[in-house]
Amino acid sequence: MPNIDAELDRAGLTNSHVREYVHYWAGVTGAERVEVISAADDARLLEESLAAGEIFPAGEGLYYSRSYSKDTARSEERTIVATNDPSDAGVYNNWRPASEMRPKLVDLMTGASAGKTMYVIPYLMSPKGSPLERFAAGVQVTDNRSVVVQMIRMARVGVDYINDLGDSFVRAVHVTGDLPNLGQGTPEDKRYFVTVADERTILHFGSSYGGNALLGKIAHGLRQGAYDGWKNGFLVEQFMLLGITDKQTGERYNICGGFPSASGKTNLAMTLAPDALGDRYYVEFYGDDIAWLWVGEDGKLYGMNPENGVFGVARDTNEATNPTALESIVEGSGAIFTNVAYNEKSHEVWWEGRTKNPPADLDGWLDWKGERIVDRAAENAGDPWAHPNSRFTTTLANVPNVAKDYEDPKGVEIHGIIFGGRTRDREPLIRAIYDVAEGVYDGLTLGAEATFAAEGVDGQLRYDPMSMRPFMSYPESSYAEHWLKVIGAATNAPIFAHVNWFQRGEDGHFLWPGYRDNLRALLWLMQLKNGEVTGVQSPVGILPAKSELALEGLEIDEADLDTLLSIDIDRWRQEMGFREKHLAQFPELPEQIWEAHRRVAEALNAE
Ligand code: GTP
Ligand code: SPV
Ligand code: MN
Repeated sequence: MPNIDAELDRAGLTNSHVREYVHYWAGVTGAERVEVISAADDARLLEESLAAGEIFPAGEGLYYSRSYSKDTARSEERTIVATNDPSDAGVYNNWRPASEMRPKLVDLMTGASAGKTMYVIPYLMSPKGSPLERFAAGVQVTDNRSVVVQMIRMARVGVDYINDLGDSFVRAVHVTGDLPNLGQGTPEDKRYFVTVADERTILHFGSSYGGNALLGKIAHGLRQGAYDGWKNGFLVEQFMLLGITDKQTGERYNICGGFPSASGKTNLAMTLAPDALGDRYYVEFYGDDIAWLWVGEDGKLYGMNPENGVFGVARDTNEATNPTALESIVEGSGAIFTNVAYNEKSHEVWWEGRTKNPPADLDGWLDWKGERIVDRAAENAGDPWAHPNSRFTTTLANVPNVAKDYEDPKGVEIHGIIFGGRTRDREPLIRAIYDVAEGVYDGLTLGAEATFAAEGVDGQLRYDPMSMRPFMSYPESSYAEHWLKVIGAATNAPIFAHVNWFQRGEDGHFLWPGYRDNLRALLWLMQLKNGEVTGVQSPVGILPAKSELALEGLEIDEADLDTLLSIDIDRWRQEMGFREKHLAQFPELPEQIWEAHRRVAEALNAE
């Protein structure tokens, strides 16, 4: 038996509820020893991981890790939200009874950490002192050291965050399992990623990657958080959050917004003003993946990023697309790269889109699976070197344009909420919506085009309400109602907008250059809210007049720009039919949402 109390005492972990929880799970998992973690342990843990061959050096103060080859992304099919109330079942939350899932997971975890260390990670998914602090505290136990060093970057970690919180902490249990023998993706799949939301307990078995394993981030920061928000009057969303300062007027606008996974949140949150506008506007980064939103006592809508770091998609990150990201992963930053390509001799890393072509000298290069590029069979010569979902992990403090007040527990006032679809046609560059119900309706009908033919009908979106489809923890109709209630309570409602950076021409080229130029659309939105421009009313919202967009220094074809700023009425009418079916899946959707839908449909029919 491990000497648990001695270790808890050594670490100064005094919260008796946490102590009891640690005892219980050490007993279930059969771990050989227990170790309580604080952020100050990072350097030692990295040394141990390097010595054990779990991670590799990638330059001064940079690290490389590789996950098991069938464990490279979140698994939506194996993710479940459980509660004790069957009426919590929605369309996307894969609801199961808590009474069924808890014993199943205890069974899978029993003895599964034998011979291993159980790390105890007390964490906070908010700045200390936040009004939502009591929903943000958790204690992850994990049998995986790589998960620990990732968590130290992604969350605030240490016993001081939880000692005084009594029983108000999320119990987040992670057991890696025997990765080569879990039948990932087969009918015998043994993995389960369960959030028992009404017991504030997370039980994840069978992965060491990303949202499956860093439980503070997705399982707590999104799923559990959303459920807690529903019960306690705040919103939890897969949103980025940024601030734009107009240096000429001194005005400040904060915008948050949801784009489905891998649709550009990190890139937008880290954006810099285009060179031609850089003298006037300054963009500050708050968060790239999660925002918690609430109405303050002053009636304003506030937002904060609960995370302490960035877990960003590596692919296509380069000097032109995201210079800020590159600066945040420089030598000495402590960044960890996962599943990119690695040179075992020079310790360099590379991913598709980092440079136009892969390194010419193949000597020492290994692909994300650890296989030598020079040994590749001819038929595999074109395979990517890095996994498409390979990522970098770095702390917010490393992001060069992180907002000065990013740790202010007060949060920041939110002036605008945007939804970013990934749509090859129909959706213009930006359309603004003042009406709250219509804004919420727009979020509920957000989507990305199906990437694989098998996933959907041509032209039909894979709907991803508010970009929360994989993280939805309660029924969609209640979710809509909760949004109307929370935003409706704000005295100065934010403006909504739908943006799309991904419209394409017939030959497949992107009509909009994207990346840093995306700021131009947001500047217009803020000018609209400020009454400096009026835009052009369309059936689906207000579009910029061409003369209203700041186009200095932009290289774009006039015809492309015209398409980006117009509405394809026929495609929109078709879309309304798809939307109707999508929304009809949700019983008892608030009448205000249906009214918004009918208003838009009628406006389109009147054209
Ligand atoms: P998650 O972390 O999975 O939630 O993803 P995310 O929404 O943060 O996406 P991210 O910013 O990492 O972008 C995903 C992909 O979209 C990357 O390959 C980007 O290069 C690409 N992308 C982002 N912004 C733009 C843009 O403005 N235009 C185009 N064409 N591609 C973009
Ligand atoms: C996402 O998939 O939207 C992510 C990455 O942010 S993960 O943490 O793996 O879920
Ligand atoms: Mn995400």
